Amino acid sequence: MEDILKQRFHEKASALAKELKAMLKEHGDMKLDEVKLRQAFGGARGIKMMIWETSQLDAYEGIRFRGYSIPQLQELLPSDEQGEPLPEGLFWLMLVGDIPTEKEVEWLSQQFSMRATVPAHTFAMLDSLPTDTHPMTQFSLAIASMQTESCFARRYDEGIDKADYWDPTYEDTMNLIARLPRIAAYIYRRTYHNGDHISPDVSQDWSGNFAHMLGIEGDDFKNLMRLYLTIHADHEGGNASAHATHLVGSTLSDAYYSLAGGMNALAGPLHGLANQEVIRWIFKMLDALGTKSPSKEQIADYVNSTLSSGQVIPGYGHAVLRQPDPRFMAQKRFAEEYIKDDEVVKVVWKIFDVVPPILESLGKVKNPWPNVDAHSGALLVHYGLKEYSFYTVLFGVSRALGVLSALCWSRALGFPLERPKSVTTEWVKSTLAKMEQEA
Ligand code: HAX
Repeated sequence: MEDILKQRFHEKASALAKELKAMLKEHGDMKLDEVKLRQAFGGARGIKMMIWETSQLDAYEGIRFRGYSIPQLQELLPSDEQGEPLPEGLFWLMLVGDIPTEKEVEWLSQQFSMRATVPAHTFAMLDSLPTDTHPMTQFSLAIASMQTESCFARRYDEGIDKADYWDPTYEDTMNLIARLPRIAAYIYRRTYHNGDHISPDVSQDWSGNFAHMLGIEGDDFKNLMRLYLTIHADHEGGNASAHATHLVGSTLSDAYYSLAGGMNALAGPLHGLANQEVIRWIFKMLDALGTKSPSKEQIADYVNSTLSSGQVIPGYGHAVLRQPDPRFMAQKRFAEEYIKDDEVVKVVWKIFDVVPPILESLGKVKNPWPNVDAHSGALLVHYGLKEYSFYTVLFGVSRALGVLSALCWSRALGFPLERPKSVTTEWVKSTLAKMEQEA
């Protein structure tokens, strides 16, 4: 079958590569930013220092994928009968910059079905791990174990022309994305359902089949998966999972190594693991308060006790956003439509009323609003996905769409090895002393 997406990507990428060459020749000295000492010691916040084609984040508007906001995507991307966008459509958009037609998305779903065979040794490797291994550890190892199948590594060994790096990167990307739902579902079933696995149903779309293999039936859960796997896909290039994938890929490590690196970053509690931490914190709170429907005053007391024990409130705050996360709002809209009477959902909404003023009153939190992770657990618990240690794997399946389409662009545009300069505190001190002397 002709690969229409690969062809389209190659045309777009060749045109941009040409344009960039001319742009850099003429404007290569243009300054994007100046780095302040505070930023060098402060996790490089806000420094403009990388190029990421697939999405861009605005502190107040939230994420835009190729210029489209989440509500616009819900409107424009091919969707299921209930109107939830298909993540295949978002992947297409991120890769080539155009909203796909329904037929193109159908073609992509079929491609993912055709490429979905996971090597037997990956399942054997997973089966060799203790079942209480954290699902994110299993996920990262499973991705790395499939590196044996890397088209890029094979072609590099054979002596590929660097102008063609994009081609096997695209193939690895497509194969990896196709296989991730199978791997994630396998991890879920072996960890929580005694290894009682469910065979794929290739007649379904990528998310529908994933929901089916998890063993959670029902159209509403499939709709939720389509929404979930769309909104978690990308958040520009500087977030830890995207940046880690980009950094590893810049060494010409293939898509398998790169994505495994990105997933190891996603597994941290300040990043993707926050979705597990949110629901765990909520359940702990309900246990401690001895009620399933706490009052706002009770929630406020519990929030204060979490803060005074030196812990963060999971699901709140963001390194870039300065408004409620549109991904939180999209999940809230879903809950309002489908499950507005759910007890845990109501608790999430009360927390949304209570937490921001408390965080604001601390005087140091730059964004007191909820992020993407504040809502997802309540939705998943409602549909029976109660094992919260698994939640970050769901996030990872979605995040692969963004970081791998960006990896294709990095190879197509010939981006080099990433290698910023570091300095020591001693260097900073002596430079400051010199500046004072000269002043
Ligand atoms: N609860 C309590 N304190 C918080 C806070 C929160 N939710 N968010 C920020 N702060 C504190 C910081 O810990 C920091 O305190 P110190 O100066 O004492 O170290 C201070 O406020 C300033 O931090 P900031 O500039 O507002 O935030 P950062 O850019 O440094 O960090 C984080 C952004 C997301 C890591 C932070 O808000 C946080 O820890 N949130 C809770 C964990 C979380 O929800 N993470 C998921 C984020 C979204 C994501 O990536 N999902 O995958």
